[in-house]
Amino acid sequence: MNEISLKQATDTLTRADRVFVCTHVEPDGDALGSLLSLGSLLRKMGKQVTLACQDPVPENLRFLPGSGDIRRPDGVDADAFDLACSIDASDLGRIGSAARVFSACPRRLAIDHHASNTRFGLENYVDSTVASSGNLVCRLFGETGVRMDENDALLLYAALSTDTGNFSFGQMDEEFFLQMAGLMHAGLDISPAARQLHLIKSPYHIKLLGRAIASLRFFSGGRQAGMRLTHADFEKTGAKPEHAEGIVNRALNIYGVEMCYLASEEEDGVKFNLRAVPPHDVSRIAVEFGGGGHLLASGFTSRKPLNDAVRALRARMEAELGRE
Ligand SMILES: [Mn+2]
Repeated sequence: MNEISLKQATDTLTRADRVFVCTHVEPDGDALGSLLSLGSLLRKMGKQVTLACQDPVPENLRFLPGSGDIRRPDGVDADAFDLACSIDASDLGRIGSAARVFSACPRRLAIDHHASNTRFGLENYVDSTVASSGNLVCRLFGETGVRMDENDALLLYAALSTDTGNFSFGQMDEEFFLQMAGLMHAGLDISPAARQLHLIKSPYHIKLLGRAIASLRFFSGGRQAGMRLTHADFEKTGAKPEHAEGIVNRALNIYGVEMCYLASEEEDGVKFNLRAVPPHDVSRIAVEFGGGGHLLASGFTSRKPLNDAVRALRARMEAELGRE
């Protein structure tokens, strides 16, 4: 439960010899960029480092340098480390099967930026005023004085740009852009990296997107928008549920829309993704339907048939926005 400063976190890392570093399940660009750059920093400090994540690196992030070194926690000897370090995870459950190794280490450091962080380390370097965990790794590079190379810059760019939606939201301040300038100084080639991370989509995603857009309907006088993807949409495109990631945002980013949903028929029911713009709160609606999430981005799964499930949610959103 011990809250520590940047300087203390640096001391803890400096004192360690063999370090286990892990991140959250279903890793994204911040999780992997932070994990890999922290691993690189520790290796440059002369440490023996093992990097672990319960889930595999998604295909679109396999270009990140070093991503092939990340292992599953399963076979890892929990007694082999004097320090375990978790990065970008808000609680112990979020690191999944890495918790076994993490919890067995005599020293346990959690580095994170989530406001909901439970301080599950013995030491916790948590700052929820930064946009990404990558910003905290940038600070650690600064504090240790270790020189950042091109690969580190690419990894940290992945972290900073992912958690801000490619510099569109989140807590971007002067320090954030000074750190970005530091990445450019270290040799970041930003255009190909941006294309790789933010512009290129899989053909499956684009085919699903076409079907979702074809299903787009407006309600509440254009303030509510909804899209759906059926079993047939997945079958005919050959796409998997993971290829639908980000599609719901297309309905939100339309003039006049304040609240939207994407309903997808999946194996265990109809999965709903909800989005809103302030001052609305879709987490409250998601909780009412048995799910949860954040104020502006949440979700739930319904066991009802698609049409019934959609009708129930639409009525709830209309109660919020009006029925015009
Ligand atoms: Mn993050």
